[in-house]
Amino acid sequence: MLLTMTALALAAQEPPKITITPTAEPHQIAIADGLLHHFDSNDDGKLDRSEALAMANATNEESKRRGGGSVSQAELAEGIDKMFAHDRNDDGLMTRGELIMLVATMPDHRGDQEAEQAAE
Ligand SMILES: [Ca+2]
Ligand SMILES: [Ca+2]
Repeated sequence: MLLTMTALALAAQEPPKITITPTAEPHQIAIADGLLHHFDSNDDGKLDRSEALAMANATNEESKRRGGGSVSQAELAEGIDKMFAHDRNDDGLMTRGELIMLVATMPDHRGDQEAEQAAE
C-alpha cells in the first residue's frame, strides 16, 4: 500500500527527461558529452575501464604536448579509480549521468584562472 502510494506520488511529478545533478552547469554537461563522443569507442553510451584508460592516456599526452607535466601509469590508474568512485551503481561503466556528476565535482579551471589573476 505504502509502495503504491509512493509510486503514485512519483508518477504525479513531472518526470525529468534526463537525470542530472541540479548543480551541473551546461558547460559541464558539454564536457561529459564531449568525453563520451571522443572515448566511447564501442558506442554504448558509457565509458568502461579500457575506454577510461584511453581517455587518461590522451589527457596525459595532451598535457605533455602543452609542456605540462606528465603522470606515471600508476598515477593514471589512480585517477581512473577516482573516476570510477563516481560509478554510482557499481557496474564498472560510467554512464552519461555519472560522467556529468564526475565533471561537476571536478575543480573548475576557469574559476581557478580567474582566482589566480585576481591574486596577482
Ligand atoms: Ca563504451
Ligand atoms: Ca555505472
